[in-house]
Amino acid sequence: MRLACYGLLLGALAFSTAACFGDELADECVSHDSTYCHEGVTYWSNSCGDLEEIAETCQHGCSADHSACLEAPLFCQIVSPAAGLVHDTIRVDIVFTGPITHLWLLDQTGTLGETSVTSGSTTATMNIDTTDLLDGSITLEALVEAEDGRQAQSDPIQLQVDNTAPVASFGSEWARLEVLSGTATISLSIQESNLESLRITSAGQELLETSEALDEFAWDTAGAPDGIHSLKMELTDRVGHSIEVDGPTVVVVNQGQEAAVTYSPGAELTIPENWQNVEHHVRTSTASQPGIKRIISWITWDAAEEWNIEYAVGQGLCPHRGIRYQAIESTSGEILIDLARADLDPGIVTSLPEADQNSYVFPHNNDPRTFGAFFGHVAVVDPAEHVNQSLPIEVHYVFLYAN
Ligand SMILES: [Ca+2]
Repeated sequence: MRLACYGLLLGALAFSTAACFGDELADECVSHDSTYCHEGVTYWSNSCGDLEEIAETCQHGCSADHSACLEAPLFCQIVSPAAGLVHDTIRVDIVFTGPITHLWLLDQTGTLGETSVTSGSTTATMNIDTTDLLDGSITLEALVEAEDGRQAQSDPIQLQVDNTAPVASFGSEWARLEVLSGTATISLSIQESNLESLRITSAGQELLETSEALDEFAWDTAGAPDGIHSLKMELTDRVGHSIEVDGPTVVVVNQGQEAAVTYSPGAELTIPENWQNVEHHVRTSTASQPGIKRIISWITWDAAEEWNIEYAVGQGLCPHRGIRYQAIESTSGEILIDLARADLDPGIVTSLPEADQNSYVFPHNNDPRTFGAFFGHVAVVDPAEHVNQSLPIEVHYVFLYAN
């Protein structure tokens, strides 16, 4: 059906008025020469500018130049994950509308993934392995493209990638078997931007729990039992990575003291040429105190020298002129004896004065030959292998008192 001169009625048209009245030219007009869109309807137009029948009813209105219907608008949005922490492989769900043919997932550095979109679909899912990315902030965006080349981008989503377990260490302030009392402080080094918890423990007992990446641990040792403590640090981040870090082994002494040690003949072992005929052991002596319930004593030497050492502790002058409580042999460079009076071997208890046999503290008197002193006796197990050699040693004695 012909719609002659409809253009005049539309007002804004560029049709020639001559054509409207020049019926004699009408037969020369070529039908379906172009289209014209008005108020959501696109009409065919012949080459003379006369509107013809409806070509298309527009779903999204007319294009700005009125030549055709407007294409469906493009839209896309990332619906998951939400902004926040992510790790390992994440599932990204995207919704979109419009005649989409291709979809990209982008971060600030480039393309993380892409996929073709089948006609009619309105959702897509992409799995992204975030371990391929650096830890830290990423800006996630979806980009869609229609068949006609138009593109649309989603709102950005801010994610924090964390695929790294915490890294932590104790400072070096405390030597092994450092004797601590009162409040003692050690530095901490913690690298973790999403810390959930920091725990410091000793033998399972919690000494500290916080969510702060502290740079030092001030330990009120009075709250811990006297004795040997091996510290451990446990860290967990907010995505569940956790680590354990072994810390220093220290000796807490609040109800006791580290006692002075004297060496005889000196603080080193020496094996002379005639070692089979002369004394070559080292005797150490520590004055006793009343009320000692536990002794902690240790000897250290350079393990690289490969000496096999026997260390014995007891009361009196030495194992032969006193009572030997315990002895340990080692080549490790350290022998540690931690002995409570309550744990003395029953066979040894019977050799104590009768009045001391039921006590929970070590015997004490003023005679260094009996119970006025503790000894630490250092013997070389393999003297023939160290003839004409010397080995420096260091002996420590700690007394813990009964309350
Ligand atoms: Ca982490």
